[in-house]
Amino acid sequence: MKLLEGKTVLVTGASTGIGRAAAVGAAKAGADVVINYHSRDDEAAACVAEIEAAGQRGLAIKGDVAAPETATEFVVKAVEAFGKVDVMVSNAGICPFHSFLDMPVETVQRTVQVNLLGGYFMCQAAANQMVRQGHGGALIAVSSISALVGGEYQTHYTPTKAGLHSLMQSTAIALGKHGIRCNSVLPGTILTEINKDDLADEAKRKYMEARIPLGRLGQAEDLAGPIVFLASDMAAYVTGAALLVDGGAFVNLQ
Ligand code: NAD
Ligand code: RM4
Repeated sequence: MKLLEGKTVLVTGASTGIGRAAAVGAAKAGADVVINYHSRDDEAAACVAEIEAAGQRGLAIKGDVAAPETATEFVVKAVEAFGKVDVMVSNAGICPFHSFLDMPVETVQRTVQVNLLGGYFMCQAAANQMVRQGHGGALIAVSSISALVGGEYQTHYTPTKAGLHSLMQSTAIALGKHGIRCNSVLPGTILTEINKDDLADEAKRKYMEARIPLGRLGQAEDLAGPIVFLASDMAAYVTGAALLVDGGAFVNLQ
């Protein structure tokens, strides 16, 4: 019996990076998977092909998570296609690195809308569906090590990640009576498109690598196992938790 057999898993922002690795990881664990994506039709189709290659059903639905109606539509279409929603992985996010003193208003607003409000509406829409179904479920927010530490060029971003971490703590309380578990993963520095430009700075990349006890930056696939675990019945008594997946970077202060 595979860990997610019989479950329908939804993942936002899943045409690339951690979301895609989570979607494919869930399919390999036996789930049918519905992905949300923003703009890359080719990458979304490639993700669905990987889900199908794992022997599961896959479906891609385009939409901007910043708009609340995207969440409602995502859940409705997932239920139309596969009958139910068991897991929501709220992953979509942006991090347009920028200095604090001259941060454009629009950049702050967009980052909050996508990362925090997008996650809020996706989790709310999924939770309402899970309550209607009556047999529980799991919400997993892709927060960040940035929920716990600052970043000079991430003053708009780190509060959204702290917000998602906090959202999972509050929803764990609000939804426990419905059997819905709410947890977050806190990735460290994972090599994806979101930080490609930032880590093109050789000095910064070497500094980040040197801080990591496990000796390397993360890969998107490093998040698949922790997300599948939190989605699965192996984590039946885990709610309100936050799982660092950072190669030990956070604890490596001295
Ligand atoms: P990524 O850029 O590959 O993935 C982000 C995904 O979100 C992309 O597919 C993008 O299209 C999608 N997206 C962006 N705006 C969207 C919108 N408005 N609507 C729908 N989708 C949207 O980078 P990633 O590293 O895989 O990022 C995934 C998540 O992981 C993000 O929330 C990010 O904050 C978080 N995270 C990443 C790292 C890291 O080091 N890479 C560390 C901690 C947390
Ligand atoms: C993460 C963390 C990483 C950064 C990404 C964009 O939360 O801060 O170091 O590369 O965001």
